[in-house]
Amino acid sequence: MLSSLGNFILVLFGSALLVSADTRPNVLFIAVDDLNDWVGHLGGHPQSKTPNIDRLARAGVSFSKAYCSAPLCNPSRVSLLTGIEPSKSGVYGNGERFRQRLPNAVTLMQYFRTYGYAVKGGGKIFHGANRPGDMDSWDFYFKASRTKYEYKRPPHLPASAWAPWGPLDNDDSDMLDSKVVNWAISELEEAHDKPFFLACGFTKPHLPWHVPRKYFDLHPLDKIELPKTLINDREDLPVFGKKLAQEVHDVSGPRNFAKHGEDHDMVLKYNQWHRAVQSYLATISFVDFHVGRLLKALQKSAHARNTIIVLWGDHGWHLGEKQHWRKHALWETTTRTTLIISAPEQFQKNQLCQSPVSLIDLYPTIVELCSLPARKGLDGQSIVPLLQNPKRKWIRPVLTTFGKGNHAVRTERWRYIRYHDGGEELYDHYTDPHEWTNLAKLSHHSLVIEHLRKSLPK
Ligand SMILES: [Ca+2]
Ligand SMILES: [Ca+2]
Repeated sequence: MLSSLGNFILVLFGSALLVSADTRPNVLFIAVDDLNDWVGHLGGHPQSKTPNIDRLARAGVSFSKAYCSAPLCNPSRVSLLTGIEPSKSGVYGNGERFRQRLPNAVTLMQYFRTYGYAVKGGGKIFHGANRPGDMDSWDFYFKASRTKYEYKRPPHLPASAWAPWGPLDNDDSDMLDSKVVNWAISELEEAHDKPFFLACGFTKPHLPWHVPRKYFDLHPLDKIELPKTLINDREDLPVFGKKLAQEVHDVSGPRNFAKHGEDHDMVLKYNQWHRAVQSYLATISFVDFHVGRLLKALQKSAHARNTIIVLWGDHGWHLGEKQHWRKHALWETTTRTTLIISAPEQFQKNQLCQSPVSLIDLYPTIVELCSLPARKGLDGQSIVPLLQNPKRKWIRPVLTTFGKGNHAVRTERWRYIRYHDGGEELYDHYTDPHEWTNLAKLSHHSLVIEHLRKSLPK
């Protein structure tokens, strides 16, 4: 590989022994499932406790406006890992097998393999916990053994009530994520003769929110604060927006809508709102603890100074905002997630970048950070300039797609949503950070909408 030869340094020991060393940086790629912005330094929830993720943010650049390409697992991850937008790939839901839609796509991991990296992964990277997802993407994939645990549902909650959360009396060592982190740590403790791309995918805080009790104890139930909501928030939504919020529509087809009917009514009926918020916070704290183990192991290892760390969530999550739960929608709460990039020897530390960026930008970014040749045909754009200067001007609207013909465009100020049936929403984040007031019908915003519409796929 001629293009990577420039990264090799010849090291002379004594007069006789010639050793070639590949000094390209390693990548520690940490995926977190269903993590919105409820991490300490982003302030998505005032009671989130994530000291380790916050420490990582202090060692690099954290993006306060990072958005997914699609608000659920499979299409978000396929888009991030192939660099192809959902509207081009046709991968919109959790039902599509991405190799059927994109047989010739070269995934981020495949690209690194091509250029001589040792690429290993474990946990949830593609859709599917504990499954490789795509054999061409890995030199090695670690599959953890599963431990059965039993959660005893409180007797006052009937089986029909939607309440997949509560503390476990198991130890951390029983949890799948903990086992995957153990494996990733063992990889970090090894010497490697090639640069590595090590992917460690957490399956939490995806439902069910069952983690050991000590993480619940960090978030006492009687102190839990609920997210800020507006009672009649849905009233100004167009028909399809209301459908998304209510989750009572057709679940057939590839869009993978939730089946549970009115989540929010169920949560209220069984007095579960505080418990659910506590459980999500606890599950995030569990993830944070194990992210901390991973980061400490890296810090202690021989690779500490030459490893780029990328931590990302795959989309946001509602806990009652717009009386909506879970993901599967196009609002700020559903589409925003956590994204931190730490390349401490190269770039800025302890910076919050407030420009909107997309997870689809990660592919070209990581390629550039490791000095691999730029890859043509990717829909994202490298955000390395923002790592160099997080305050620089960056005007690139971010697109999120949910099902065919439903899109959101996010700029620094606006969120514009257009559904397949022509329904529209417009929110002004300068005055309305919770997206409570849909401005789309107001005629004096028609020029803004016209401008934002240009960013929709044709
Ligand atoms: Ca997910
Ligand atoms: Ca509203």
